[in-house]
Amino acid sequence: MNRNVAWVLLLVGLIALPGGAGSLWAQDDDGDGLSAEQEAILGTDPARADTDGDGLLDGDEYFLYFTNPLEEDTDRDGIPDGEDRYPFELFYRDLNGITTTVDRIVAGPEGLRLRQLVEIKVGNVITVDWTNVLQEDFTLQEAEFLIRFDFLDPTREDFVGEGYYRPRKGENGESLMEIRLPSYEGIFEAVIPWPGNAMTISDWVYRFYDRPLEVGQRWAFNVFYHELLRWGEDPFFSVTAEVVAEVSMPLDTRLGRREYPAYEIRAVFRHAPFQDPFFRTQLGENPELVLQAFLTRGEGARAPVVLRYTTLFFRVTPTKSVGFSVFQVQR
Ligand SMILES: [Ca+2]
Ligand SMILES: [Ca+2]
Ligand SMILES: [Ca+2]
Ligand SMILES: [Ca+2]
Repeated sequence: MNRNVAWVLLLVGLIALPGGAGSLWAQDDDGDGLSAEQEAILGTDPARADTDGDGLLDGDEYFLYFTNPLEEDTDRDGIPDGEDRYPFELFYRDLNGITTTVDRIVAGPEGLRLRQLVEIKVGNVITVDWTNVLQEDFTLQEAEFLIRFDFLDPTREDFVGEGYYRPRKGENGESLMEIRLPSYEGIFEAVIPWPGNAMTISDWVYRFYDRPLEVGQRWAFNVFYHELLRWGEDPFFSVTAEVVAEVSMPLDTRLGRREYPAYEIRAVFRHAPFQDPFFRTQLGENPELVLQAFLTRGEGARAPVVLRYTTLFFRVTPTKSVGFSVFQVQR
């Protein structure tokens, strides 16, 4: 080829490039549902549809399954994402900016385990590493946890303690739970009657996993709140939950805002009258508290993902308060 013609062709190519840049960036050469630009943001390979080789496409991992497209086994349970019934590790932040949690559900031979790493920053930093062993229907079987208080005040000694919930049988064969709650104020221990359909305040939202959901479905169950026990209150709420609507749930991701098809669940938490005058004033004689959860829908046979949920909180120190935290999954 004549050298001048080659130069001209090169120049034409360079001039043509800006015009073609949009389509170049939007290009999905490996057909994994992510453009080259999106792959650059996530760090995945634009020439490989399944960068980590776990059987799931890069785009499906990010948008559909909430797994890591760069890790073969996102929740590190030994089962690759493509074969795992609960493959994800979810990172949540509460909208008050106080608490972050990382949730993993691991299905093992002895049932399900929900592992939650919680960090609460209220001046001091409280971290809790929970493992809840759950029945197939997500009711609680037993739990163990490690709690750590890291005080800002250098004159206060930091605290680490181990706690548990352990099932027991009573003299007449009734179901009981032995509970140990460590805190910097000392150790609280109790054995209480345990209804079969009970779960903890952090598990209630997972009750809806592994069920084909549809609008109008209802469930009744009990939710245990251990702080109430320590304060001499009935530790259980009786809950009625209902799938109330199919909605579109917006979520901000690293690849921009995205609408997810979701089910909205409303759960009414009822409690026997509180003994404590403060709680009676705040919550009324027979409180009914409405909590919400949004779970993904219509994405094949895989476990739905909790996109957003509300949970109750009670704080007695330093100032009494009652309220809700709204947790949203972060992408
Ligand atoms: Ca791609
Ligand atoms: Ca790719
Ligand atoms: Ca993959
Ligand atoms: Ca993966």
